[in-house]
Amino acid sequence: MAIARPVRVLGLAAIFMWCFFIWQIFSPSVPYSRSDSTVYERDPNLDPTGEPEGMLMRASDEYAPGVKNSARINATLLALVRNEELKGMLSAMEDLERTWNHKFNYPWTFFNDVPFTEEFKQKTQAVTKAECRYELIPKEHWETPLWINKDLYEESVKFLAEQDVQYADKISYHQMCRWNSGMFYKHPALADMTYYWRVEPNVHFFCDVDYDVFRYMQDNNKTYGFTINLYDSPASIPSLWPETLKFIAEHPEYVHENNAMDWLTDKVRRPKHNKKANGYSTCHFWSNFEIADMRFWRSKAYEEYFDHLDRAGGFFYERWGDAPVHSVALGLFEDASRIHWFRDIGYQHIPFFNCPNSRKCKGCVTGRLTDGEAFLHKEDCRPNWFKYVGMG
Ligand SMILES: Nc1nc2c(ncn2[C@@H]2O[C@H](COP(=O)(O)OP(=O)(O)O)[C@@H](O)[C@H]2O)c(=O)[nH]1
Ligand SMILES: *[C@@H]1O[C@H](CO)[C@@H](O)[C@H](O)[C@H]1NC(C)=O
Ligand SMILES: *[C@@H]1O[C@H](CO)[C@@H](O)[C@H](O)[C@H]1NC(C)=O
Ligand SMILES: [Mg+2]
Repeated sequence: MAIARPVRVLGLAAIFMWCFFIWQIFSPSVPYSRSDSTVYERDPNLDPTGEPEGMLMRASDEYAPGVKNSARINATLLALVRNEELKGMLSAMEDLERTWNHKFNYPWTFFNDVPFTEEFKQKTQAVTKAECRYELIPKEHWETPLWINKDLYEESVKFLAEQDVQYADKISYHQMCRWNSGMFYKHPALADMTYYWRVEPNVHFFCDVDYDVFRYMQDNNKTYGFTINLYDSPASIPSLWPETLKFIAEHPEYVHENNAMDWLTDKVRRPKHNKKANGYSTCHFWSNFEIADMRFWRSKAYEEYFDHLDRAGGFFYERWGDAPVHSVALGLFEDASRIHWFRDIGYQHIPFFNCPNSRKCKGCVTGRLTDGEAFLHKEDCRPNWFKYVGMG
């Protein structure tokens, strides 16, 4: 039986489409081509990772919960979290307690813009022997500042949303980013604290860490520790770098001689991002993980920088994140040798990992950056940090 030619063509086309569809679904996900990178040779997470060099403080009776004159320094685990995120918070706490804090018993400090429920308090305290503190954020630290114009904010949000800026239309997200940028360390509950380790609900920790990381920071003169380095959405920060340049033109004295300017302004690896962000590479420390010394945020340089940014309005008219704000400040005002890659701390916040090659790690795949879509590989900018600053 003869089949009319157009029908044959249509049939073949349908078969072809079907095969393509199946292939799209089941084809192995190939990691994103890194051919655009001249510096990325090998993921250093594939190399065996041990503890950092230098003197390390080990667990001992002096770290028991509640002991007098304990070996602990003034430091806390810190979480901004909502009551509704209790389950995710417990999961993150259990991971960090199991891998690290049950040996050192540093206190947990929880922050919220509304009071914590009794259930939240009881259940979180039940997963740690360490002291837990529950703190309310004062209104003047959380609320949108008076100089933010409501109509302009509404207009700006529409524009950001059109450009697919995530959470642009969520005012609480803007408030959260501002609080994490320039407010948290001003809370009276942290007045005696020097170091903090930021923890978000639902993150994971994979590796046993057998030394006091806060003492490591202090003894090795470190200001800031990170695990993951990513590019940001340029549409969320178009005027962050221009505002920053204005600030450093007024205050050249704050720029450290051993800064990480080359890392901040790289345009080799991802030129379009640099262009859209008006001169900033958008590479930042992924701040849902940070172990840091609050004296940096409390310094005159950072305080004035934050005030400048806050007045400029970009936390609301754009969607500046605390990650780029912290990173730009560190890259300019801090000695780059005081910023440390905690390569030995296995960590995940969806969708990215830091998973070292070490027998101390369980539950993550060595060297795997993401378990999400292949294109996410191009968001990784660690190679630039290693290239311009190093692996210290
Ligand atoms: N109390 C409180 N915490 C918030 C609020 N918004 C965000 N957070 C917390 O801020 C952190 C970052 O928020 P998240 O939704 O994880 O943002 P993402 O990681 O950028 O997707 C998490 O620890 C949240 O629990 C808020 O309105 N109130
Ligand atoms: C550490 O905290 C205690 C109170 O817990 C305080 O008396 C002391 O001054 C603090 N030390 C520093 C260096 O901030
Ligand atoms: C710590 O670093 C600062 C700034 O780089 C430097 O001035 C100071 O001497 C260092 N202190 C120690 C103990 O190494
Ligand atoms: Mg999060």
